[in-house]
Amino acid sequence: MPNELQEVKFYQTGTFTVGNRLLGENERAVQANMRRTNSLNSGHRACQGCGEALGARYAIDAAMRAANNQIIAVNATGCLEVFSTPYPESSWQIPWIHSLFGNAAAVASGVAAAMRVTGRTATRVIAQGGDGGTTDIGFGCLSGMFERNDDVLYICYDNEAYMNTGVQRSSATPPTARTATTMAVGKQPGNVFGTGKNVPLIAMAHYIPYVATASVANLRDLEFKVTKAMGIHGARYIHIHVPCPLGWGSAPADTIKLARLAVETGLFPLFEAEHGEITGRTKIRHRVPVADYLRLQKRFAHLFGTKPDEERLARIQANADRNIAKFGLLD
Ligand SMILES: Cc1ncc(C[n+]2csc(CCOP(=O)(O)OP(=O)(O)O)c2C)c(N)n1
Ligand code: SF4
Repeated sequence: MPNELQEVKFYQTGTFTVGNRLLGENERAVQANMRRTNSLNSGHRACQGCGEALGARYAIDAAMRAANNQIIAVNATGCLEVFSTPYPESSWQIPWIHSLFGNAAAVASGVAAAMRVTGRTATRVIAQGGDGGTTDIGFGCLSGMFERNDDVLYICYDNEAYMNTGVQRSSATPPTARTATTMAVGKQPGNVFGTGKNVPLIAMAHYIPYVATASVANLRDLEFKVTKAMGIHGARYIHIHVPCPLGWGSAPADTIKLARLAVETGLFPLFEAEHGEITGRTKIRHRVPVADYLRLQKRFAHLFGTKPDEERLARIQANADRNIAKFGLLD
């Protein structure tokens, strides 16, 4: 009977299997291409399973391809800078400058201005830093870069704490997470339930040309967003969620799984915005409760155990639900 017939789907041609070789050349991932630049080369000293190293490799290689290999990167102090560049060694295969912890955006604005006045407009500028360097100490410089609409793509690698110096809390640390500078014991150990500081939304409030969130769980989407950002001039901001096995107390092999769970719980929504308006979002395919994500991380271990902290788990779930409603993440 006709309605029992099913169309045969050749899934491999439309997916990212076998190194994308079944896709047309222009559709293949940057990393699937032999001519990728390997901008962040092997030999660096990141921990096993470091989401930040993975995110940076994909982001900068995609930016290099989009900018015809003409990039200068400015790097705030933090894990990415320290593990890639223990002087006099470096894993970077691109012109790369280490700024201070808090002024990567300002240094990048200066580099972009220098390119402009010397007529080297084909050379594009990227600034990058961790969540501490971005949402806390570098926030003023970043807002200035946005407000002047300087021609810089700023990438924040959000591992939700100051990892390089031993896991101190940042304004991107989620509520209840244990860090070296949050309550270790007591009735409610871990980070407080504040209001949160959502830098992608704050970036949007500057009406800059492009803002996006991305995740190492969806590297194809990450490459797409970086490529799109490089096709635009003016201030651009991409906020990438990058699990940190050391700071999160998670298994190195779980990095991608955790990044995916953060997206599928609604805790880390994936979206794009142009000139202050949301223009795209990635729908959640399999919604999961926040406990499935939190349970895999020792920084949240105190929420479980013999007597689970139902009250605070419910508050975290409510935050995820709020994101799902706000960004329209379910069909
Ligand atoms: C003015 C100043 N204060 C403190 C430090 C020490 N410091 C270096 S990196 C860092 C934390 C970086 O955290 P984050 O930006 O979140 O990046 P991550 O290491 O987590 O990737 C700190 C506190 C510094 N270099 N400069
Ligand atoms: S501490 Fe975290 S961010 Fe730093 S290198 Fe290790 S895994 Fe990566």
